[in-house]
Amino acid sequence: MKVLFVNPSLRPKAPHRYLPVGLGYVVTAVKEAGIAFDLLDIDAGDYTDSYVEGYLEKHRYDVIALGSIVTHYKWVKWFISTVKRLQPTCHVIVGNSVGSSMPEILFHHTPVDTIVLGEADVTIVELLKALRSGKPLGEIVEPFKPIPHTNGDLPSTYEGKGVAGLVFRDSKGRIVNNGRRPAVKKVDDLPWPDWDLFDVQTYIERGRLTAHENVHYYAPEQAVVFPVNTARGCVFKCTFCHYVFWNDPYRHRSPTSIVGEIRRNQEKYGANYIHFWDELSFHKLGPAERVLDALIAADLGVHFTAAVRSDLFGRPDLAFEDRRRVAEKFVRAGCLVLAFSLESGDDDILDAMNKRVKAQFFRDQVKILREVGLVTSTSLVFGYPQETPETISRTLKLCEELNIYPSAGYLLPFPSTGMWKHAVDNGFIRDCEQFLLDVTERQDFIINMTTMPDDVYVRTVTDGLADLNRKFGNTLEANALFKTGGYQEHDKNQTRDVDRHRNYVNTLNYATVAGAV
Ligand code: B12
Ligand code: SF4
Repeated sequence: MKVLFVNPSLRPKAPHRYLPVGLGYVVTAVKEAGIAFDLLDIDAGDYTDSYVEGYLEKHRYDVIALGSIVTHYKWVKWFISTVKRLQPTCHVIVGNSVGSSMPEILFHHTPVDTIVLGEADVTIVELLKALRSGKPLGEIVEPFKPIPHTNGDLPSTYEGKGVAGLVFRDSKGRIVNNGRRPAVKKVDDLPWPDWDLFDVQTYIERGRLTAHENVHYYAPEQAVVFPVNTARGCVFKCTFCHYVFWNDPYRHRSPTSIVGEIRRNQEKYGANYIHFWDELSFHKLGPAERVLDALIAADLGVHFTAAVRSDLFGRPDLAFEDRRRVAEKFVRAGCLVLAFSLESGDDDILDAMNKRVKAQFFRDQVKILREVGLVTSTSLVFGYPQETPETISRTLKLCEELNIYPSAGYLLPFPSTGMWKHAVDNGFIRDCEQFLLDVTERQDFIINMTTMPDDVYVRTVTDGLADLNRKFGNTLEANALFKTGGYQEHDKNQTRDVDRHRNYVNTLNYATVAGAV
Protein backbone atom coordinates (compact mmCIF):
# COMPACT_ATOMS: atom_id res chain seq x y z
CA MET A 1 0.00 0.00 0.00
CA LYS A 2 1.50 3.34 -1.04
CA VAL A 3 0.84 6.15 1.42
CA LEU A 4 1.46 9.87 1.09
CA PHE A 5 1.29 12.45 3.86
CA VAL A 6 0.88 16.07 2.82
CA ASN A 7 1.82 19.17 4.79
CA PRO A 8 -0.14 22.13 3.38
CA SER A 9 1.11 25.71 3.63
CA LEU A 10 -1.06 27.99 5.74
CA ARG A 11 0.81 31.10 4.71
CA PRO A 12 2.55 30.41 1.42
CA LYS A 13 3.83 33.98 1.07
CA ALA A 14 5.31 34.29 4.55
CA PRO A 15 9.10 34.23 4.71
CA HIS A 16 9.18 32.15 7.89
CA ARG A 17 8.26 28.52 8.38
CA TYR A 18 7.33 26.44 11.46
CA LEU A 19 7.84 22.72 11.88
CA PRO A 20 4.35 21.15 11.90
CA VAL A 21 3.97 19.59 15.36
CA GLY A 22 0.64 17.83 14.77
CA LEU A 23 1.79 16.18 11.56
CA GLY A 24 5.13 15.49 13.26
CA TYR A 25 3.38 13.36 15.90
CA VAL A 26 1.23 11.64 13.30
CA VAL A 27 4.00 10.59 10.91
CA THR A 28 6.23 9.54 13.81
CA ALA A 29 3.49 7.21 15.07
CA VAL A 30 3.11 5.79 11.56
CA LYS A 31 6.85 5.28 11.20
CA GLU A 32 7.06 3.56 14.60
CA ALA A 33 4.29 1.24 13.47
CA GLY A 34 6.52 0.19 10.58
CA ILE A 35 4.30 1.64 7.85
CA ALA A 36 6.22 3.22 4.97
CA PHE A 37 5.11 6.53 3.48
CA ASP A 38 6.17 9.51 1.39
CA LEU A 39 5.89 13.09 2.60
CA LEU A 40 4.99 16.00 0.35
CA ASP A 41 5.90 19.05 2.40
CA ILE A 42 4.31 21.91 0.49
CA ASP A 43 5.19 24.40 3.24
CA ALA A 44 8.90 23.61 3.33
CA GLY A 45 9.18 23.24 -0.43
CA ASP A 46 7.16 26.35 -1.31
CA TYR A 47 5.32 24.22 -3.82
CA THR A 48 2.70 25.92 -5.94
CA ASP A 49 -0.69 24.35 -6.64
CA SER A 50 0.42 23.50 -10.16
CA TYR A 51 3.52 21.75 -8.77
CA VAL A 52 1.25 19.76 -6.43
CA GLU A 53 -1.01 18.86 -9.33
CA GLY A 54 2.01 17.74 -11.38
CA TYR A 55 3.25 15.67 -8.44
CA LEU A 56 -0.12 13.92 -8.17
CA GLU A 57 -0.09 13.24 -11.90
CA LYS A 58 3.31 11.56 -11.66
CA HIS A 59 3.05 9.70 -8.32
CA ARG A 60 0.25 7.24 -7.65
CA TYR A 61 -0.91 6.44 -4.11
CA ASP A 62 -3.43 4.16 -2.46
CA VAL A 63 -3.85 6.53 0.47
CA ILE A 64 -3.23 10.26 0.81
CA ALA A 65 -3.57 11.91 4.24
CA LEU A 66 -3.45 15.56 5.21
CA GLY A 67 -4.52 17.76 8.09
CA SER A 68 -5.20 21.45 8.47
CA ILE A 69 -7.21 24.05 10.33
CA VAL A 70 -10.58 25.41 9.26
CA THR A 71 -9.25 28.61 7.66
CA HIS A 72 -7.62 26.40 5.06
CA TYR A 73 -10.87 24.73 4.00
CA LYS A 74 -10.87 26.22 0.51
CA TRP A 75 -7.45 24.79 -0.29
CA VAL A 76 -8.25 21.45 1.33
CA LYS A 77 -11.37 21.21 -0.82
CA TRP A 78 -9.31 21.96 -3.94
CA PHE A 79 -6.72 19.39 -2.94
CA ILE A 80 -9.20 16.56 -2.28
CA SER A 81 -10.98 17.12 -5.58
CA THR A 82 -7.66 17.29 -7.43
CA VAL A 83 -6.57 13.95 -5.92
CA LYS A 84 -9.90 12.36 -6.82
CA ARG A 85 -9.75 13.74 -10.37
CA LEU A 86 -6.26 12.40 -10.94
CA GLN A 87 -6.39 9.25 -8.80
CA PRO A 88 -10.08 8.33 -8.35
CA THR A 89 -9.42 5.17 -6.35
CA CYS A 90 -7.04 6.83 -3.88
CA HIS A 91 -8.39 6.88 -0.30
CA VAL A 92 -8.24 10.45 1.05
CA ILE A 93 -7.92 10.99 4.81
CA VAL A 94 -8.33 14.39 6.47
CA GLY A 95 -7.32 15.21 10.06
CA ASN A 96 -7.08 18.23 12.37
CA SER A 97 -9.92 20.74 12.82
CA VAL A 98 -10.81 21.13 9.13
CA GLY A 99 -12.03 17.53 9.45
CA SER A 100 -12.83 17.07 13.13
CA SER A 101 -14.91 20.15 13.76
CA MET A 102 -17.10 19.95 10.65
CA PRO A 103 -17.43 16.44 9.16
CA GLU A 104 -20.88 17.27 7.72
CA ILE A 105 -19.43 20.11 5.63
CA LEU A 106 -16.43 18.16 4.42
CA PHE A 107 -18.42 15.07 3.49
CA HIS A 108 -21.22 17.00 1.83
CA HIS A 109 -19.04 19.32 -0.23
CA THR A 110 -15.93 17.26 -0.99
CA PRO A 111 -15.24 13.66 -2.05
CA VAL A 112 -13.20 12.94 1.14
CA ASP A 113 -13.22 9.28 2.21
CA THR A 114 -12.32 9.36 5.90
CA ILE A 115 -11.95 11.95 8.63
CA VAL A 116 -9.86 11.35 11.73
CA LEU A 117 -11.63 12.93 14.69
CA GLY A 118 -9.44 14.77 17.20
CA GLU A 119 -6.22 13.29 18.51
CA ALA A 120 -4.84 11.18 15.68
CA ASP A 121 -1.70 9.52 17.06
CA VAL A 122 -3.33 6.14 17.68
CA THR A 123 -6.23 6.37 15.22
CA ILE A 124 -4.05 6.98 12.15
CA VAL A 125 -2.11 3.76 12.74
CA GLU A 126 -5.25 1.70 13.24
CA LEU A 127 -6.80 3.29 10.16
CA LEU A 128 -3.81 2.58 7.92
CA LYS A 129 -3.58 -0.99 9.21
CA ALA A 130 -7.28 -1.52 8.48
CA LEU A 131 -6.92 -0.09 4.97
CA ARG A 132 -3.82 -2.20 4.34
CA SER A 133 -5.54 -5.41 5.35
CA GLY A 134 -8.83 -4.53 3.68
CA LYS A 135 -10.67 -4.75 7.00
CA PRO A 136 -13.89 -2.71 7.25
CA LEU A 137 -13.54 0.60 9.14
CA GLY A 138 -16.83 -0.05 10.88
CA GLU A 139 -20.52 -0.25 10.22
CA ILE A 140 -23.57 1.87 10.71
CA VAL A 141 -25.59 1.16 13.86
CA GLU A 142 -29.20 0.23 13.21
CA PRO A 143 -31.73 1.71 13.68
CA PHE A 144 -29.96 4.76 12.21
CA LYS A 145 -29.08 7.37 14.79
CA PRO A 146 -28.21 10.77 13.33
CA ILE A 147 -25.47 12.59 15.26
CA PRO A 148 -26.57 16.15 16.11
CA HIS A 149 -24.44 18.98 14.67
CA THR A 150 -24.43 22.74 14.34
CA ASN A 151 -23.54 23.05 10.67
CA GLY A 152 -26.87 24.33 9.41
CA ASP A 153 -29.23 22.06 7.55
CA LEU A 154 -26.58 19.75 6.12
CA PRO A 155 -27.27 16.00 6.41
CA SER A 156 -26.06 14.42 9.65
CA THR A 157 -23.55 11.68 10.04
CA TYR A 158 -24.88 8.40 11.50
CA GLU A 159 -23.69 6.58 14.57
CA GLY A 160 -21.41 3.70 13.68
CA LYS A 161 -19.17 1.22 15.43
CA GLY A 162 -15.71 0.17 14.37
CA VAL A 163 -12.29 1.82 14.45
CA ALA A 164 -12.74 4.57 17.04
CA GLY A 165 -12.10 8.16 15.98
CA LEU A 166 -13.24 7.84 12.37
CA VAL A 167 -15.99 9.25 10.20
CA PHE A 168 -16.13 7.55 6.82
CA ARG A 169 -18.25 6.99 3.74
CA ASP A 170 -19.53 3.43 3.60
CA SER A 171 -20.07 1.44 0.41
CA LYS A 172 -23.63 2.76 0.20
CA GLY A 173 -22.40 6.35 0.43
CA ARG A 174 -23.69 6.84 3.98
CA ILE A 175 -21.56 8.84 6.37
CA VAL A 176 -20.73 6.65 9.35
CA ASN A 177 -19.46 8.25 12.53
CA ASN A 178 -17.65 5.85 14.87
CA GLY A 179 -17.32 8.53 17.55
CA ARG A 180 -14.27 9.92 19.25
CA ARG A 181 -11.48 7.79 20.56
CA PRO A 182 -10.69 8.42 24.23
CA ALA A 183 -7.58 10.59 24.45
CA VAL A 184 -4.24 8.98 25.25
CA LYS A 185 -3.86 9.12 29.03
CA LYS A 186 -0.22 10.15 29.17
CA VAL A 187 1.16 12.34 26.43
CA ASP A 188 4.56 11.27 27.80
CA ASP A 189 3.92 7.83 26.32
CA LEU A 190 3.86 9.19 22.76
CA PRO A 191 7.14 9.21 20.86
CA TRP A 192 8.63 12.68 20.36
CA PRO A 193 8.16 14.03 16.83
CA ASP A 194 10.93 12.69 14.64
CA TRP A 195 12.07 15.81 12.79
CA ASP A 196 14.45 13.79 10.60
CA LEU A 197 11.35 12.92 8.59
CA PHE A 198 11.17 16.60 7.53
CA ASP A 199 13.51 18.97 5.77
CA VAL A 200 14.88 20.23 9.09
CA GLN A 201 17.47 22.50 7.52
CA THR A 202 14.85 24.57 5.71
CA TYR A 203 12.83 24.89 8.89
CA ILE A 204 15.92 25.92 10.85
CA GLU A 205 16.89 28.56 8.30
CA ARG A 206 13.41 29.98 7.91
CA GLY A 207 12.46 29.48 11.54
CA ARG A 208 15.14 31.93 12.66
CA LEU A 209 12.85 34.74 11.55
CA THR A 210 10.43 33.83 14.30
CA ALA A 211 12.87 33.74 17.17
CA HIS A 212 13.69 37.26 18.01
CA GLU A 213 10.27 38.82 17.80
CA ASN A 214 10.18 41.50 20.47
CA VAL A 215 13.28 40.32 22.22
CA HIS A 216 16.33 40.97 20.11
CA TYR A 217 18.01 38.27 22.15
CA TYR A 218 19.50 36.40 19.27
CA ALA A 219 21.08 37.79 16.18
CA PRO A 220 18.95 36.45 13.34
CA GLU A 221 21.59 34.00 12.18
CA GLN A 222 22.11 32.54 15.66
CA ALA A 223 18.64 31.37 16.60
CA VAL A 224 17.71 27.74 16.06
CA VAL A 225 14.00 27.52 16.71
CA PHE A 226 12.18 24.31 17.55
CA PRO A 227 8.60 23.70 18.63
CA VAL A 228 7.76 21.55 21.64
CA ASN A 229 4.27 20.59 22.75
CA THR A 230 4.10 20.63 26.59
CA ALA A 231 0.38 20.03 27.03
CA ARG A 232 -2.63 19.01 25.00
CA GLY A 233 -5.84 20.96 25.13
CA CYS A 234 -6.93 23.65 27.51
CA VAL A 235 -8.74 23.80 30.83
CA PHE A 236 -11.18 26.42 29.55
CA LYS A 237 -13.96 26.55 26.98
CA CYS A 238 -14.15 30.04 25.50
CA THR A 239 -17.10 30.57 23.19
CA PHE A 240 -15.01 31.69 20.21
CA CYS A 241 -12.44 28.91 20.44
CA HIS A 242 -12.11 25.38 19.17
CA TYR A 243 -9.15 23.03 19.01
CA VAL A 244 -9.00 19.31 18.30
CA PHE A 245 -8.49 18.28 21.93
CA TRP A 246 -11.67 20.15 22.94
CA ASN A 247 -13.43 17.02 24.19
CA ASP A 248 -10.38 15.60 25.92
CA PRO A 249 -9.02 16.37 29.39
CA TYR A 250 -6.19 18.89 29.65
CA ARG A 251 -3.01 16.82 29.77
CA HIS A 252 0.42 18.07 30.75
CA ARG A 253 3.60 16.28 29.91
CA SER A 254 5.99 15.61 32.76
CA PRO A 255 8.88 18.03 33.30
CA THR A 256 11.31 15.17 32.61
CA SER A 257 9.75 14.43 29.26
CA ILE A 258 9.63 18.11 28.25
CA VAL A 259 13.25 18.70 29.23
CA GLY A 260 14.22 15.45 27.51
CA GLU A 261 12.74 16.55 24.19
CA ILE A 262 14.33 19.98 24.43
CA ARG A 263 17.69 18.35 25.17
CA ARG A 264 17.24 16.03 22.18
CA ASN A 265 16.47 19.05 19.96
CA GLN A 266 19.50 20.84 21.34
CA GLU A 267 21.92 17.94 20.96
CA LYS A 268 20.68 16.79 17.59
CA TYR A 269 19.80 20.04 15.85
CA GLY A 270 21.44 22.76 17.94
CA ALA A 271 18.07 24.16 19.10
CA ASN A 272 18.39 27.18 21.36
CA TYR A 273 14.95 28.80 21.16
CA ILE A 274 11.85 26.77 21.93
CA HIS A 275 8.29 27.64 20.99
CA PHE A 276 5.97 25.86 23.36
CA TRP A 277 3.29 25.32 20.75
CA ASP A 278 0.37 24.78 23.04
CA GLU A 279 -3.14 25.93 23.47
CA LEU A 280 -2.21 26.69 27.06
CA SER A 281 1.28 25.90 28.28
CA PHE A 282 1.08 26.73 31.98
CA HIS A 283 -2.36 26.85 33.54
CA LYS A 284 -1.37 27.15 37.21
CA LEU A 285 1.62 28.36 39.20
CA GLY A 286 2.31 24.95 40.81
CA PRO A 287 2.63 22.84 37.65
CA ALA A 288 4.44 25.71 35.93
CA GLU A 289 6.97 25.87 38.73
CA ARG A 290 7.71 22.15 38.41
CA VAL A 291 8.58 22.52 34.72
CA LEU A 292 10.61 25.67 35.42
CA ASP A 293 12.55 23.94 38.21
CA ALA A 294 13.39 21.10 35.83
CA LEU A 295 14.55 23.55 33.17
CA ILE A 296 16.67 25.48 35.66
CA ALA A 297 18.22 22.26 36.98
CA ALA A 298 18.95 21.04 33.45
CA ASP A 299 20.68 24.36 32.70
CA LEU A 300 20.49 23.84 28.96
CA GLY A 301 21.02 27.48 28.12
CA VAL A 302 17.99 27.54 25.82
CA HIS A 303 15.31 30.21 25.72
CA PHE A 304 11.62 29.81 25.22
CA THR A 305 8.26 31.42 24.64
CA ALA A 306 4.91 30.06 25.81
CA ALA A 307 1.16 30.68 25.83
CA VAL A 308 -0.47 31.39 29.19
CA ARG A 309 -3.56 33.24 30.44
CA SER A 310 -3.84 36.41 32.44
CA ASP A 311 -4.99 34.40 35.47
CA LEU A 312 -1.54 32.86 35.84
CA PHE A 313 -0.01 35.95 37.47
CA GLY A 314 -3.04 38.24 37.51
CA ARG A 315 -5.36 36.49 39.94
CA PRO A 316 -5.74 38.74 42.98
CA ASP A 317 -6.63 35.82 45.29
CA LEU A 318 -3.11 34.40 44.92
CA ALA A 319 -0.35 35.84 47.09
CA PHE A 320 1.54 38.51 45.18
CA GLU A 321 4.93 37.16 46.35
CA ASP A 322 4.12 33.72 44.91
CA ARG A 323 3.13 35.17 41.57
CA ARG A 324 6.22 37.32 41.43
CA ARG A 325 8.50 34.46 42.50
CA VAL A 326 7.24 32.18 39.75
CA ALA A 327 7.51 35.01 37.22
CA GLU A 328 11.15 35.39 38.20
CA LYS A 329 11.62 31.67 37.76
CA PHE A 330 10.31 31.95 34.23
CA VAL A 331 13.14 34.36 33.51
CA ARG A 332 15.74 32.13 35.17
CA ALA A 333 14.46 29.15 33.20
CA GLY A 334 15.05 31.03 29.93
CA CYS A 335 11.65 32.47 29.09
CA LEU A 336 11.78 35.59 26.95
CA VAL A 337 8.17 36.14 25.89
CA LEU A 338 4.85 35.13 27.36
CA ALA A 339 1.84 35.40 25.11
CA PHE A 340 -1.55 35.87 26.73
CA SER A 341 -4.66 37.43 25.40
CA LEU A 342 -6.51 40.39 26.75
CA GLU A 343 -9.25 39.68 24.15
CA SER A 344 -11.38 42.51 25.57
CA GLY A 345 -11.03 45.21 28.21
CA ASP A 346 -14.74 44.90 28.97
CA ASP A 347 -15.67 42.45 31.73
CA ASP A 348 -19.15 41.78 30.33
CA ILE A 349 -17.64 40.75 27.03
CA LEU A 350 -15.06 38.61 28.82
CA ASP A 351 -18.01 36.91 30.54
CA ALA A 352 -19.78 36.39 27.21
CA MET A 353 -16.57 34.82 25.95
CA ASN A 354 -16.59 32.50 28.98
CA LYS A 355 -12.99 33.61 29.38
CA ARG A 356 -13.19 33.44 33.17
CA VAL A 357 -10.80 36.31 33.70
CA LYS A 358 -11.30 40.00 34.50
CA ALA A 359 -9.61 42.86 32.68
CA GLN A 360 -7.90 43.72 35.98
CA PHE A 361 -6.02 40.37 35.85
CA PHE A 362 -4.38 41.55 32.67
CA ARG A 363 -3.23 44.81 34.25
CA ASP A 364 -1.61 42.98 37.17
CA GLN A 365 0.00 40.36 34.99
CA VAL A 366 1.57 42.92 32.66
CA LYS A 367 2.90 44.77 35.71
CA ILE A 368 4.50 41.63 37.18
CA LEU A 369 6.01 40.55 33.89
CA ARG A 370 7.44 44.00 33.25
CA GLU A 371 9.01 44.01 36.69
CA VAL A 372 10.76 40.71 36.12
CA GLY A 373 11.74 41.46 32.55
CA LEU A 374 9.45 39.39 30.36
CA VAL A 375 7.98 40.57 27.10
CA THR A 376 4.20 40.65 26.91
CA SER A 377 2.62 39.57 23.71
CA THR A 378 -1.13 39.96 23.45
CA SER A 379 -4.10 39.79 21.16
CA LEU A 380 -7.64 41.17 21.03
CA VAL A 381 -10.90 39.86 19.65
CA PHE A 382 -13.39 42.51 18.59
CA GLY A 383 -16.97 41.91 17.57
CA TYR A 384 -18.94 40.04 20.20
CA PRO A 385 -22.65 40.85 19.96
CA GLN A 386 -22.22 43.07 23.05
CA GLU A 387 -19.49 45.15 21.37
CA THR A 388 -20.13 48.91 21.08
CA PRO A 389 -17.89 51.89 20.29
CA GLU A 390 -17.56 52.30 24.07
CA THR A 391 -16.34 48.75 24.71
CA ILE A 392 -13.89 49.01 21.79
CA SER A 393 -12.56 52.22 23.24
CA ARG A 394 -12.33 50.65 26.75
CA THR A 395 -10.22 47.81 25.35
CA LEU A 396 -7.87 50.08 23.46
CA LYS A 397 -7.59 52.45 26.43
CA LEU A 398 -6.32 49.55 28.52
CA CYS A 399 -3.70 48.82 25.86
CA GLU A 400 -2.72 52.47 25.89
CA GLU A 401 -2.47 52.53 29.67
CA LEU A 402 -0.23 49.45 29.61
CA ASN A 403 1.80 50.58 26.64
CA ILE A 404 0.98 47.57 24.51
CA TYR A 405 0.30 47.60 20.83
CA PRO A 406 -1.86 44.48 20.39
CA SER A 407 -2.40 41.94 17.70
CA ALA A 408 -5.98 42.88 16.91
CA GLY A 409 -8.52 40.76 15.10
CA TYR A 410 -12.21 40.48 14.41
CA LEU A 411 -14.28 37.70 15.90
CA LEU A 412 -14.31 34.82 13.43
CA PRO A 413 -16.84 32.16 14.30
CA PHE A 414 -15.41 28.72 13.63
CA PRO A 415 -17.33 25.42 13.42
CA SER A 416 -17.99 23.69 16.74
CA THR A 417 -17.67 26.93 18.74
CA GLY A 418 -20.41 28.67 20.71
CA MET A 419 -20.16 31.70 18.44
CA TRP A 420 -20.53 29.53 15.32
CA LYS A 421 -23.81 28.22 16.72
CA HIS A 422 -24.85 31.79 17.50
CA ALA A 423 -23.95 32.91 13.97
CA VAL A 424 -25.80 30.02 12.29
CA ASP A 425 -28.84 30.14 14.59
CA ASN A 426 -29.22 33.89 14.13
CA GLY A 427 -28.72 33.98 10.38
CA PHE A 428 -25.33 35.71 10.37
CA ILE A 429 -24.04 32.64 8.57
CA ARG A 430 -26.62 31.34 6.11
CA ASP A 431 -24.39 29.12 4.03
CA CYS A 432 -21.79 27.38 6.20
CA GLU A 433 -19.64 26.25 3.29
CA GLN A 434 -19.64 29.65 1.61
CA PHE A 435 -18.53 31.25 4.87
CA LEU A 436 -15.61 28.82 5.08
CA LEU A 437 -14.70 29.48 1.46
CA ASP A 438 -14.61 33.21 2.23
CA VAL A 439 -12.83 33.03 5.56
CA THR A 440 -9.24 34.17 5.71
CA GLU A 441 -7.72 35.37 8.97
CA ARG A 442 -9.07 37.12 12.00
CA GLN A 443 -7.31 40.31 10.95
CA ASP A 444 -9.60 40.56 7.90
CA PHE A 445 -13.14 41.86 8.38
CA ILE A 446 -15.60 39.18 7.28
CA ILE A 447 -18.64 39.11 9.54
CA ASN A 448 -20.40 41.59 11.81
CA MET A 449 -22.48 40.19 14.67
CA THR A 450 -22.62 43.46 16.63
CA THR A 451 -25.48 45.94 16.44
CA MET A 452 -23.16 48.52 14.87
CA PRO A 453 -23.35 49.09 11.11
CA ASP A 454 -20.32 47.55 9.35
CA ASP A 455 -18.69 50.90 8.64
CA VAL A 456 -19.06 52.12 12.23
CA TYR A 457 -17.70 48.85 13.62
CA VAL A 458 -14.70 48.67 11.33
CA ARG A 459 -13.97 52.40 11.53
CA THR A 460 -14.11 52.44 15.33
CA VAL A 461 -11.61 49.60 15.57
CA THR A 462 -9.34 50.93 12.82
CA ASP A 463 -9.41 54.52 14.08
CA GLY A 464 -8.71 53.27 17.59
CA LEU A 465 -5.67 51.33 16.42
CA ALA A 466 -4.49 54.30 14.35
CA ASP A 467 -4.80 56.43 17.44
CA LEU A 468 -2.72 53.98 19.49
CA ASN A 469 -0.17 53.85 16.71
CA ARG A 470 0.09 57.63 16.76
CA LYS A 471 0.16 57.98 20.54
CA PHE A 472 2.87 55.35 20.86
CA GLY A 473 4.89 57.05 18.16
CA ASN A 474 4.77 53.95 15.94
CA THR A 475 5.09 54.34 12.23
CA LEU A 476 2.80 51.58 11.07
CA GLU A 477 1.18 52.26 7.73
CA ALA A 478 -2.62 52.30 7.66
CA ASN A 479 -2.71 48.86 6.05
CA ALA A 480 -0.50 47.40 8.79
CA LEU A 481 -2.50 48.39 11.86
CA PHE A 482 -3.85 44.83 12.05
CA LYS A 483 -1.19 42.86 10.24
CA THR A 484 1.70 44.79 11.58
CA GLY A 485 4.27 42.36 10.29
CA GLY A 486 5.64 42.27 13.79
CA TYR A 487 7.90 44.62 15.58
CA GLN A 488 11.18 43.10 14.59
CA GLU A 489 12.41 46.41 13.36
CA HIS A 490 11.71 48.40 16.46
CA ASP A 491 13.58 51.38 15.22
CA LYS A 492 11.50 51.52 12.11
CA ASN A 493 8.13 51.06 13.74
CA GLN A 494 8.68 52.92 16.93
CA THR A 495 10.03 56.39 17.21
CA ARG A 496 9.08 57.37 20.72
CA ASP A 497 11.67 56.95 23.40
CA VAL A 498 10.50 54.26 25.82
CA ASP A 499 12.12 52.82 28.89
CA ARG A 500 14.32 49.96 27.88
CA HIS A 501 14.67 46.83 29.92
CA ARG A 502 16.74 43.69 29.53
CA ASN A 503 14.38 42.34 26.89
CA TYR A 504 12.89 45.63 25.77
CA VAL A 505 10.02 44.82 28.05
CA ASN A 506 8.45 48.19 27.69
CA THR A 507 8.38 48.22 23.95
CA LEU A 508 5.13 48.06 22.11
CA ASN A 509 4.76 44.39 21.61
CA TYR A 510 2.98 42.54 18.98
CA ALA A 511 1.85 38.94 19.10
CA THR A 512 4.04 37.52 16.42
CA VAL A 513 6.32 38.12 13.56
CA ALA A 514 5.42 38.61 9.92
CA GLY A 515 1.73 37.91 10.22
CA ALA A 516 -0.30 37.36 13.31
CA VAL A 517 -1.37 34.23 15.09
C1 B12 B 1 1.49 26.60 15.80
C2 B12 B 1 0.16 27.24 15.50
C3 B12 B 1 0.06 28.03 14.37
C4 B12 B 1 1.20 28.22 13.40
C5 B12 B 1 1.19 26.98 12.47
C6 B12 B 1 2.57 26.57 12.10
C7 B12 B 1 2.77 25.09 12.01
N1 B12 B 1 3.37 24.69 10.94
O1 B12 B 1 2.41 24.33 12.91
C8 B12 B 1 0.83 29.56 12.70
C9 B12 B 1 1.48 30.70 13.43
C10 B12 B 1 1.16 29.65 11.22
C11 B12 B 1 -0.67 29.61 12.98
C12 B12 B 1 -1.49 30.46 12.31
C13 B12 B 1 -2.86 30.53 12.54
N2 B12 B 1 -3.55 29.82 13.45
CO1 B12 B 1 -2.75 28.58 14.66
N3 B12 B 1 -2.12 27.52 16.08
C14 B12 B 1 -0.95 27.01 16.34
C15 B12 B 1 -1.02 26.27 17.69
C16 B12 B 1 -0.54 27.22 18.77
C17 B12 B 1 -0.25 24.98 17.84
C18 B12 B 1 -0.53 23.91 16.79
C19 B12 B 1 0.12 22.66 17.27
O2 B12 B 1 1.26 22.43 16.96
N4 B12 B 1 -0.59 21.87 18.10
C20 B12 B 1 -0.08 20.67 18.72
C21 B12 B 1 -0.47 19.41 17.92
C22 B12 B 1 -0.02 18.15 18.66
O3 B12 B 1 -1.88 19.36 17.80
P1 B12 B 1 -2.59 19.43 16.38
O4 B12 B 1 -1.87 20.31 15.46
O5 B12 B 1 -4.01 19.69 16.58
O6 B12 B 1 -2.40 17.92 15.83
C23 B12 B 1 -3.18 16.81 16.23
C24 B12 B 1 -4.49 16.63 15.44
O7 B12 B 1 -5.00 17.85 14.93
C25 B12 B 1 -4.17 15.67 14.37
N5 B12 B 1 -3.55 16.10 13.13
C26 B12 B 1 -2.78 17.17 12.87
N6 B12 B 1 -2.29 17.10 11.62
C27 B12 B 1 -2.73 15.97 11.06
C28 B12 B 1 -2.50 15.40 9.82
C29 B12 B 1 -3.12 14.19 9.50
C30 B12 B 1 -2.87 13.56 8.19
C31 B12 B 1 -3.99 13.58 10.44
C32 B12 B 1 -4.68 12.32 10.11
C33 B12 B 1 -4.21 14.16 11.70
C34 B12 B 1 -3.56 15.34 12.00
O8 B12 B 1 -3.25 14.82 15.02
C35 B12 B 1 -2.36 15.59 15.85
C36 B12 B 1 -1.91 14.77 17.00
O9 B12 B 1 -2.97 14.24 17.72
C37 B12 B 1 -2.55 25.98 17.78
C38 B12 B 1 -3.05 25.73 19.17
C39 B12 B 1 -3.01 24.24 19.45
N7 B12 B 1 -2.44 23.85 20.54
O10 B12 B 1 -3.40 23.42 18.63
C40 B12 B 1 -3.16 27.15 17.01
C41 B12 B 1 -4.41 26.90 16.19
C42 B12 B 1 -4.24 25.62 15.41
N8 B12 B 1 -4.41 28.03 15.26
C43 B12 B 1 -5.58 28.50 15.02
C44 B12 B 1 -5.84 29.61 14.21
C45 B12 B 1 -7.28 30.11 14.22
C46 B12 B 1 -4.86 30.20 13.43
C47 B12 B 1 -5.05 31.39 12.47
C48 B12 B 1 -6.24 31.21 11.55
C49 B12 B 1 -5.17 32.67 13.32
C50 B12 B 1 -5.46 33.93 12.52
N9 B12 B 1 -4.49 34.74 12.35
O11 B12 B 1 -6.57 34.15 12.10
C51 B12 B 1 -3.71 31.40 11.70
C52 B12 B 1 -3.79 30.73 10.31
C53 B12 B 1 -3.80 31.70 9.23
C54 B12 B 1 -4.17 31.10 7.90
N10 B12 B 1 -3.63 31.63 6.86
O12 B12 B 1 -4.95 30.17 7.81
C55 B12 B 1 -6.64 27.71 15.76
C56 B12 B 1 -7.40 26.77 14.83
C57 B12 B 1 -8.89 26.86 15.08
C58 B12 B 1 -9.65 25.92 14.23
N11 B12 B 1 -10.83 25.62 14.69
O13 B12 B 1 -9.22 25.49 13.19
C59 B12 B 1 -5.80 27.01 16.88
C60 B12 B 1 -6.36 25.66 17.36
C61 B12 B 1 -5.74 28.01 18.07
C62 B12 B 1 -7.08 28.28 18.67
N12 B12 B 1 -7.46 27.60 19.73
O14 B12 B 1 -7.80 29.15 18.18
N13 B12 B 1 -1.02 28.77 13.98
S1 SF4 C 1 -9.18 30.89 23.95
FE1 SF4 C 1 -7.44 30.15 25.14
S2 SF4 C 1 -8.26 29.91 27.21
FE2 SF4 C 1 -10.01 29.98 25.84
S3 SF4 C 1 -10.50 27.85 25.38
FE3 SF4 C 1 -9.18 28.63 23.73
S4 SF4 C 1 -7.10 28.09 24.35
FE4 SF4 C 1 -8.40 27.91 26.18
